[in-house]
Amino acid sequence: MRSVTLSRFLIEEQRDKNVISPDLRLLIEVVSRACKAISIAIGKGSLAGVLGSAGSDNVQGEVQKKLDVISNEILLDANEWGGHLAGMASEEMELPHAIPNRYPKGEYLLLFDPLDGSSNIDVNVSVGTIFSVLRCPEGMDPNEQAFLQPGTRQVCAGYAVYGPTTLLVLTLGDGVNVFTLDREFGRFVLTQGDVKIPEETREFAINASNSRYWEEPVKRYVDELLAGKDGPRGQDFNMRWVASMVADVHRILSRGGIFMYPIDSKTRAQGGKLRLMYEANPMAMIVEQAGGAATDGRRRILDIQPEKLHQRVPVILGSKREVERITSYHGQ
Ligand code: AHM
Ligand code: MG
Repeated sequence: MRSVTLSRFLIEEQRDKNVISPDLRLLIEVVSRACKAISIAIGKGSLAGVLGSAGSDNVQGEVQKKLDVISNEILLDANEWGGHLAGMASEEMELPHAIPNRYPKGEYLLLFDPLDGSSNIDVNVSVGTIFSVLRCPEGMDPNEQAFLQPGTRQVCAGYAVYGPTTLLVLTLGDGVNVFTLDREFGRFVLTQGDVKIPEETREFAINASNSRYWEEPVKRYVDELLAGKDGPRGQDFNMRWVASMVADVHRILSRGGIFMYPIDSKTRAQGGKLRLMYEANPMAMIVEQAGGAATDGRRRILDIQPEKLHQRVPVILGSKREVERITSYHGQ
């Protein structure tokens, strides 16, 4: 069987299906090359001295790992000169990054979490890159305001997961495709087309150490799962928590399940734990495109009108029926 590389897939989406513009194709190619470079940096680990803290905090007040900073630099350098972008924004930067004047500008806005789950990096557990693409509103400078568009406006979203293999998961708004990095040839190859999240699930993901802070609907939902065969659900459920959103979401994409980082009394003041623009929105688009659902417990994530670039939100996503169930508990 002939393998379909990411390049071929994108050319066909552009030429034959008219799903993407040449600039969006270039953008995805460039992001995928940056993910390859990040994957190589992560793979070297201690040999290249890239593990450990960078000795700085990011805008969210979190300790930056060296690889957070390196991954951010790789994405910025790769994307600023191609002419496809109006601007970029990152979890690691307080303000949007303007394209330097010496380069041409394009119509797209790129947002990313360069290295999600980076607290796992020093213990050799999967981490990833999450990205989201919007159009810069016509006539607007790519300032913070230009980025504040609901997730329904995303033209593309994806993540790379750096695990035993490096995968790139991509949606252009017409389904979800998974590409595996062929390390020998240095290219991504389509390995799963039109992925769908199984509707039935017996697996859930939540950081249970926060249970004493949860709201009543979350407690009720998790208690029912934990009651197993003898409880109202009449079956046993298994729990998994990698603490890397990319890895947890990828497991759900592969075999179903529900992922929850709900609002609780610990994170209420800041609105939740995960970031709307470059974590929740791209993951919500991917999950919906794979037949799942994503809410903040009350609203569809993709409908939320963002107010701030680094806004945080509660996140509940995965197999549709489970997400609907816990969302309905919030309404009761
Ligand atoms: P990060 O972007 O700073 O890595 O934080 C996001 C991560 C998610 O990947 C993961 O789901 C969550 O934080 C884990 O949180 P906790 O440490 O509370 O389990
Ligand atoms: Mg993150």
